[in-house]
Amino acid sequence: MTLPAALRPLLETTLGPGGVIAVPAALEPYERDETPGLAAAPDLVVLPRTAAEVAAVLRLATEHRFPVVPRGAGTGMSGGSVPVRGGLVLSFERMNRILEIDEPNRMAVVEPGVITGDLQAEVASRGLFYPPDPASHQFCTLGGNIAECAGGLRAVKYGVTRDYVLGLEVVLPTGEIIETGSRTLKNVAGYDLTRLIVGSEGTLGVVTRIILRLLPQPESVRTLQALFSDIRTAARAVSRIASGRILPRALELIDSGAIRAVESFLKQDVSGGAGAMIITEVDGPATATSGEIETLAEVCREAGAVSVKLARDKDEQDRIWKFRRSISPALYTIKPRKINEDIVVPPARVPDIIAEVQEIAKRHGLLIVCFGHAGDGNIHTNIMLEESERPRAELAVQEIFAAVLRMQGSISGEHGIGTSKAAYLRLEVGAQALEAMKRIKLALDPNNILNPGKIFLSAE
Ligand code: 2HG
Ligand code: ZN
Repeated sequence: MTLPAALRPLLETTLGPGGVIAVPAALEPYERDETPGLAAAPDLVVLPRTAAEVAAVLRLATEHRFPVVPRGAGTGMSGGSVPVRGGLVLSFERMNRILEIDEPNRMAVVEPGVITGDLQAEVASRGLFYPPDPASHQFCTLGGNIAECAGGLRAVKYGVTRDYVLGLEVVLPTGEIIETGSRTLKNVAGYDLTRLIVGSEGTLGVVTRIILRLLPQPESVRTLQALFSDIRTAARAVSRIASGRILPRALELIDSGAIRAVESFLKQDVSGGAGAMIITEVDGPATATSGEIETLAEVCREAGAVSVKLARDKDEQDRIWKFRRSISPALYTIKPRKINEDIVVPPARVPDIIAEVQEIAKRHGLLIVCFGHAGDGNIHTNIMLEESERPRAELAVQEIFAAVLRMQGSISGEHGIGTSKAAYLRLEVGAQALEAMKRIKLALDPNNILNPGKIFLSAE
């Protein structure tokens, strides 16, 4: 879409110096997120500093009916921040302050552009802990985490972003500024608008301030890396750990395709040719964690691990997690147009879904790499396709989703629906729930200006 020419000076006055990007070359980084093969140019990018500026932009959008697409760091994987219908991208790089860390109440108040890892580090320096830990924590923003309800590596014990959001300041698509929730752990005053906004993929409101719950920093953390000859044995070990009496804070499963990709990406052989890897981690009082990690090591050995290594210090832990966090970038380097999904099944069904995905891959002659947060049932299936294989790959995606739904899982555990899974949402939620979702969208965004073309198919 092309914006009316008179808008640019209006926006420049509203947003002040440096608040509007209009030069085509400078707009280029805002065309895409991490979703392979998806790009669309915005007409302009605006960089607000306050909720009042966001409200002014949305009032202009309402008056002139142009799309507004909120954006964090663009690390999303379902197209959430891609301006598929043009219009304005609302980027939060100038709203990146940690406003307050309330130590006695264990809460933080932040702007949406704060990098997740920066908040984690800041609260850790005060003995506090922000548990949600997306693999991209060094780049992604808290606003983006809220839009997608990001999950990550510690969800198995600590839950996901929504479990830490106590309250929000939100600008509605029609320009009103509202506050949801409060600075309390309990709050049942009216509908839970906080939870409605979290995970709504920037389609219902623009988050401008966030109140987050913090925990005390655990006294000790112990990490283990176990190697297996094949993925099925490793998946069975995951099940044993997941159903056991020790609740790890992370339990990751990595198949041979992912291991090889990272080994060549980081130029190091860490596995000696192993067919699968588990990384698991416990936290808590030191007196408890040392026994717990030994028990988990024993469970891995009994389940058939060919080698089990306990990290001896922080450096070794960091190396193990660096390996894990490199999987996604490593796979992208090999196949930039890969199809990655974030299916999730009840944890005890992990061995079944892995076996099912392997059969689907075999039937269609495709390479499907599997890795991810197996402890909470969330597996990233990455179809490493050549362009000519795309029709087959799309059939494979349909079959994987059908298997997930048969197992009472979900087609998206943490990346969201965006544009990439919009065609499948009805399959999971059903026609009536989809209608209810659309009525909510219409009630809050009657002119469909906020992130249009996401979650719902245009034709629906
Ligand atoms: C991860 O867990 C991310 O590393 C990315 O969610 C997953 O690229 C992927 O499939
Ligand atoms: Zn993930």
